[in-house]
Amino acid sequence: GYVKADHGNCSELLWQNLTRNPDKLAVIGPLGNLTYAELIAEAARWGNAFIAAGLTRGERIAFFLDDTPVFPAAFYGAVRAGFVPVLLNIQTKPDVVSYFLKDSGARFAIVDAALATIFSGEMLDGTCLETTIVANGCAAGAGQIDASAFLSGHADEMDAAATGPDDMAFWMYSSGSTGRPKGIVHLHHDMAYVQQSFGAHVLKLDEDDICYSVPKAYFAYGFGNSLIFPVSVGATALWMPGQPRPEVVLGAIEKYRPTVLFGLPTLYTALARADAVTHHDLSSLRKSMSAAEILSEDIYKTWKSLVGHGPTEGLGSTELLHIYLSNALDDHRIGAAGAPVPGYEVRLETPEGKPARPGEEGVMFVRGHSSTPTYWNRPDKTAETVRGDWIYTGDRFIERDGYYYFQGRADDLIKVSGQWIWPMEVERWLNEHPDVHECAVLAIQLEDKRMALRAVVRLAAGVEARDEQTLKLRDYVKSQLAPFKSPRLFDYVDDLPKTGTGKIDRQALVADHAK
Ligand code: 3SK
Repeated sequence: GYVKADHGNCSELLWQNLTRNPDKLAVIGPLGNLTYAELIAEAARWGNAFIAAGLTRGERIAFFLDDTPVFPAAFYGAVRAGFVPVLLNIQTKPDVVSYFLKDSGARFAIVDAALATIFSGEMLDGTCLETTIVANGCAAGAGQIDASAFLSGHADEMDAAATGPDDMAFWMYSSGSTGRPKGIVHLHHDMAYVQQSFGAHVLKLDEDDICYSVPKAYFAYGFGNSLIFPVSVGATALWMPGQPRPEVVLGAIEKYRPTVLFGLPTLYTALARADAVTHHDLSSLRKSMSAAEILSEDIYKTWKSLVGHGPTEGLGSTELLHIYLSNALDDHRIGAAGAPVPGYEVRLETPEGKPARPGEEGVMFVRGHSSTPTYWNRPDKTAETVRGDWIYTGDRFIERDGYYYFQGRADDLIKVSGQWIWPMEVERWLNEHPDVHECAVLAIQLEDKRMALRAVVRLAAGVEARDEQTLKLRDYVKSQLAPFKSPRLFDYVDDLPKTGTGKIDRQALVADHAK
């Protein structure tokens, strides 16, 4: 059976490499390389510097960092010292960052120099922030200090604080598609558990692997890909800052020769359709992993023809820390999120509260020992999601032969002309059409209060946005699904907005297109 990992302090995942393979490269990338011995020394400096700065056990530290070697060093140093990194999405607007600072009560923040101007002026009103440590560049404002000055003179060795497996280790915020984002609390034993489950049973890295997670480390998926799995087996992680435009990602694969690529369907779509894809050497890749959304069959096959294997798809959540449903590297069911990863149990519940039968739809509950015990300071939201040792996901699934097929969110069913539709189903079909690069389908309310579907479409290169095109796509949906499921309205765009984690930004789309 699966038991909680007994890691009293999650920094042991990194520190075990000091005896195992100190000279192995832990971190590579455009901002420099670090061996495990160097990364551990740097992490110790961070931990010792935080202690010297007067933080108390369990205090939160806001991390506003892109993917550079500072991230793993400061993270592992902070948790080793018993402090609690709060990993923030660096695309967050200043007013929301201000909310994060107030909610977490952080007195200290670590911020990339390129983002440091946000940490000044009115945005700080009402927060407890005292010190902003500026990494990868120079401090510019009041209350800011260069990381080099902050770390100067601190020892490069340290013992772990006497934390226990159930102590709070780090937080991430939910992306908050509705309402205020919630601080998702994780404990010291969670990282090792994720390695024992998805890491050991699905990903199966060895120390020769080089991992490249395009999703950033402040996102739970990227966090596991860069901070948990490679570190747990003494492998190497590529830390790439900046916007992951297709040319950049393809260039990085050619230059750094990763063996494992982690992305979202939006990334595989962009790479598979980039003109430059055939001009780059992708031969280092042995595994490609995808999560968060379902990949279209077309992109799965195109990626397979390019690199020799399709992306292995899984689904996870920040509440569970990483992936709990996954396909296997050698057994992939197209369209399925996967089967339960060893270490996690799932169940589907019908709207009547009964267990769903095979083939019957139900809302998914998951349990495993990496789940959050609580949202910070939100007993109302915690009660909705944390149901005993089960997590309510709000995702609807059908199970067939042990594999789970995503059907949409529990709350996204709409009635059009008296008939129920899941916009996601229509979206999935449209995404398979060769004229569509990518799309999102929104439920909109018409002036007369009736509901309708609007497709927001980026057409494939060379396809023109004409009325004939709309008719063609409408007919296609009618023939594949049902006439009432065909979107009434089509908007054509040059690009679909993305969240910092690379998912289609539905909030932004609703703001621009749902009127
Ligand atoms: O969205 C997902 O599928 C996911 C996967 C791993 C970790 C976190 C998340 C949200």
